[in-house]
Amino acid sequence: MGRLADYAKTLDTAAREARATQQITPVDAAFTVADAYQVQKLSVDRRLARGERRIGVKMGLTSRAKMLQVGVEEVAWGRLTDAMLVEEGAALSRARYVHPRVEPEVAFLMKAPLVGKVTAAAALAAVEAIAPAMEIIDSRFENFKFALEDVISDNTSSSGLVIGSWCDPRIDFSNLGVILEIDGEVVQVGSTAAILGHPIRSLVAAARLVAEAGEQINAGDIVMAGGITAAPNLAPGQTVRTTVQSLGAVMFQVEA
Ligand code: OOG
Ligand code: MG
Repeated sequence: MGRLADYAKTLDTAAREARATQQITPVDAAFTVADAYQVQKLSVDRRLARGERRIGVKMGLTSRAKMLQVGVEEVAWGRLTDAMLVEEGAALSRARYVHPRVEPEVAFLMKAPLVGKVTAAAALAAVEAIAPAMEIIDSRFENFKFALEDVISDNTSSSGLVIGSWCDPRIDFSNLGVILEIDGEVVQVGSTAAILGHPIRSLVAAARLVAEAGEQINAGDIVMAGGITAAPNLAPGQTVRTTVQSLGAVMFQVEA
């Protein structure tokens, strides 16, 4: 097996066993962003080979709050599979993760493909619906610590997603208030404007970045726009809810 395939296997195994692994960049100075996206693809291919199905893509590090929290200042993307879907209102098991965190986000449902360089208007025209959402991120690296290349190879910490009710995307969603509550206590507040100034810009960036990898956003895909606030840690017993103004709320629970 080649070096990149080796990394892919290590990261895939770490995710399956909920066990942290070592960062790549401190020990492999030649590891590039292009290598990292190749590792990401190889590790997600292992999931697909086990029968998981591709359901879309996620954008990461699209807000200042997120960039500051993890110290990586570059937008990145990852691949989503059906095994990552957590039913709205359901309970997820803390034991299946290394050190999970939650992020309030918005999700797009696509009705048409998007490929390469597109305008915001073209991106919006390809959206079927928008929903309040949360992402569960779980870095497979020790202490949730990574450089850009590490986190890309780790499928941008992608671990779970919860989607609320799909809404008409013709409302103005550029600057909607967002509240993240844990056990009824407000722990983070923000606005959809935190996502690159307007969430549609995240979709525009997704179309371009995914095309750079020779792939595309398809009709029926889900696209996660990126975390709006810093991401708090999850612990057993919590009830977690995100409310997005005009779009509604989405929640899940954490059990042991
Ligand atoms: C990287 C993934 C970031 C987002 O929405 O910004 C991300 C991480 O923080 O582990 O998913
Ligand atoms: Mg995210």
